[in-house]
Amino acid sequence: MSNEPNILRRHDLESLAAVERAFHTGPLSEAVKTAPELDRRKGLTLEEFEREYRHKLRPVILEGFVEDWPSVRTWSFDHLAERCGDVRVIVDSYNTKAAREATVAEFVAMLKEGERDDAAPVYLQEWYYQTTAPELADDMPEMDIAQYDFRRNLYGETASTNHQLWLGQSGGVTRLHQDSYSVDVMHAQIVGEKLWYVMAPGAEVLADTEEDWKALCESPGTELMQFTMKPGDVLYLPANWYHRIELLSDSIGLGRKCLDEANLQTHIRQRMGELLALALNPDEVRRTHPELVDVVLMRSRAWANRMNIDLARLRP
Ligand SMILES: O=C(O)CCC(=O)C(=O)O
Repeated sequence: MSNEPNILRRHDLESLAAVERAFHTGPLSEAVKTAPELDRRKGLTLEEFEREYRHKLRPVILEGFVEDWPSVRTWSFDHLAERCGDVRVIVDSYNTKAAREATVAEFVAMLKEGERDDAAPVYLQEWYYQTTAPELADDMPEMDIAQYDFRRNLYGETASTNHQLWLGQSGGVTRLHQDSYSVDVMHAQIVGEKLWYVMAPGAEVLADTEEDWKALCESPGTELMQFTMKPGDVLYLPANWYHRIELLSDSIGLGRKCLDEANLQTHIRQRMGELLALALNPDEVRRTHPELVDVVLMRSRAWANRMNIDLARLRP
């Protein structure tokens, strides 16, 4: 049982299912239909982005901001299968029961097969491609608006660029969550379209009842908004904003996080807390968070790899 009073922040399977259910039935499912659209801005300069959005902690879509990226102009699923088909990945890694290893080529084949039958959509979530297919990075050049990412100073250039690719089939869903470690989300849409619902960090649901979901929708602190990301768009979502994503078509996106220096202390505390819990209390952590442990281990392995940390030694 979790001590976390806010259901939206819990990670146990029952709470995750309750939140997902609320998007399909009841007050929240009604509210999302009329939720206002997030600001879309075209031709925003770095200065305008900093002044009007980042320093005010306001989310925004930078329309067509990366439309010239080689990935946006040339990528398709077949292109990736051809280019890095042998690379091994974990498909459906967010679903403990469905998670399985495959090659990129096998994943693309599954995605195409799934389009023909009624199988659940496949989703390759959070693929840290730079450890296994670093050549892809050239097609997604760094963005000037992301230069404030303080992880570069903390972990070094290589580890701070542990961006993730999200490749999935139409109908796939990433359930409502906040990103760990107080990082801002910068998500670039490369292929296809995704529908996002976002809520401010103050969103809260204390009990899974009709009244509480209604209160969530009526509270000014919730700031429920929705928008569709199209190829070339970039989303800036400040730390701790909740987000839920639904794939409107087969889709490829790049998740690129940024640590604002203002969140440095919280970030370090969270990272240390997680690693200490895993190291010192592994059995209980596995029992209380069975769905999270593998994701956290995978993330930590990729991070250690990028930082050239020898996991067999305590000291360099
Ligand atoms: O695109 C998705 O399915 C999820 C993306 C996400 O959660 C992120 O970039 O933080």
